[in-house]
Amino acid sequence: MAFVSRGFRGRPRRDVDPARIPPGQYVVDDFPVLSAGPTPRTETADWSFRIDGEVDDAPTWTWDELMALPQETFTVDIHCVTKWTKLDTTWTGVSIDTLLEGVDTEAEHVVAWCDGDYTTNLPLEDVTGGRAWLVHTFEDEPLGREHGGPARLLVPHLYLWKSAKWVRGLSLSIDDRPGFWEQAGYHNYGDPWREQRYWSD
Ligand SMILES: Nc1nc2c(c(=O)[nH]1)N[C@H]1C(S)=C(S)[C@@H](COP(=O)(O)O)O[C@H]1N2
Ligand SMILES: [Mo]
Repeated sequence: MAFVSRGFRGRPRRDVDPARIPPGQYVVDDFPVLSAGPTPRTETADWSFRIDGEVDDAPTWTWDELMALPQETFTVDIHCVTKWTKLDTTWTGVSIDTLLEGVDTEAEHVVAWCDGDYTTNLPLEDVTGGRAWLVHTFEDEPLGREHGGPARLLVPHLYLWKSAKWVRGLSLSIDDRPGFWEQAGYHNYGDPWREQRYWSD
């Protein structure tokens, strides 16, 4: 009888291409929840999304307006700084490129802000080029509140703390403004392939 040790944390899995796993990470089948505070509840009727800061006219979208934009469904691997990696996660949402269409800015940085106090900073470049989305659906189901529903940022090429849950806006700025975990000692950029976990990495 073939025995496949799925779901055992830290166990090497022979069905996974090691080239997909960043240094120091192990593969999980479950989806851990990591939240720095209580889980906010925002009904979609009260939800809006805003791009503000270094922009002339800050665009906003209601939930219905977000849903009317072109939607993308895509499958990516996600990597948490606490060392778990989850392969082949499928999401649906709107590319940040779509939200930035028509936004004229001198900014080079963004801070994602959320319901609750959480913030995280990224280079503007890293939320463009088809590399970041505002997602509302996970594996064909509405995104659970514990994972950031109704909508979260998803930036899979960086450690998952950059993927702000319950995100409500992006603030564009000329200067870089470290967010919640970045001020607490996490790496400012957070590339899992270069194992940029902490400021000293
Ligand atoms: N608003 C908000 N977003 C957040 C967090 C948080 O505490 N608040 N935690 C971050 C961290 S540290 C991680 S690892 C991921 C965890 O996402 P998950 O709970 O869906 O696994 O969300 C990130 N986004
Ligand atoms: Mo995290």
